[in-house]
Amino acid sequence: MRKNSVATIVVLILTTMILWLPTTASSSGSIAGPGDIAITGYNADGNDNIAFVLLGDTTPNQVIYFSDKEWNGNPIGSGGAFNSGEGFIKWTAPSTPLTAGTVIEISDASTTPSATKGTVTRTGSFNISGTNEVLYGYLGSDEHTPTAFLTAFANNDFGSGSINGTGLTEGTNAMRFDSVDADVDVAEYAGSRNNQSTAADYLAQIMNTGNWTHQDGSGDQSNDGTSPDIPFDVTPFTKPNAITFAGMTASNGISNGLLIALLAGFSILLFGGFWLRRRITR
Ligand SMILES: [Ca+2]
Ligand SMILES: [Ca+2]
Ligand SMILES: [Ca+2]
Ligand SMILES: [Ca+2]
Repeated sequence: MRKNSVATIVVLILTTMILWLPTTASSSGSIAGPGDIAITGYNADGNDNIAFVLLGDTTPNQVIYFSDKEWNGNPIGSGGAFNSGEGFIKWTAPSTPLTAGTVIEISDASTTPSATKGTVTRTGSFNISGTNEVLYGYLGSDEHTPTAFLTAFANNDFGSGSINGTGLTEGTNAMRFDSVDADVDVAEYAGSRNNQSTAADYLAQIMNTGNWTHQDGSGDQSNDGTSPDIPFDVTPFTKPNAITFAGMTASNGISNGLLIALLAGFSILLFGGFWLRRRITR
């Protein structure tokens, strides 16, 4: 009877912990189309910065391109193309997949870029402008040939090009900032990163320009002590019930694994203790 009670307690503890396992925002799965990433930081000043959140999981070494070129408004595969000039950023995910909710910052995007996760290279004359600029994120067979657009951030109104043909929708998976601060130079999502349970809900929250801080003006506002400043916030987006364990917020696959191991160890110790006590008192 006591043995059954102990087993029940252990099962209950494990079940409760598993149900409460902190995870990053649940996603539709992979990064494959519109809304599967979102820009969370845009800096045209200084050496340029880009921050973006994954709203799906990366595949090993998955490549995401960014370009400051304008799109000609035609569909992919039916005359759709970027304009000439400007350039590209090629970001390559690590071989170990990154989970939805992970935020990556690319620094020095207009010179010699580096990324907080994954690797990054620059080609052409990529240089985010503070005037009439658009930043696209997309998958492609190469940087010139998008196969699926993921997101866009227009600091005004999609520049001299058009969002038509990209499969993106303004306000849904493409930001347009002209109604708030036309030709914004530095902008960052400043809303909550732990109040939503789905990637879709986070996307809607990010697309609300009211959740952003922004600065504009001649000179460099990217590191002037007034928000937004670089480096951008790379705190991951998590579900609201994420557990803080020993001061550590478990919010990615590695720390989830650690938490499972700790809980399993705790349960084994508990069960073993009861077993030993039964042996001793027998
Ligand atoms: Ca720039
Ligand atoms: Ca441009
Ligand atoms: Ca400026
Ligand atoms: Ca600033």
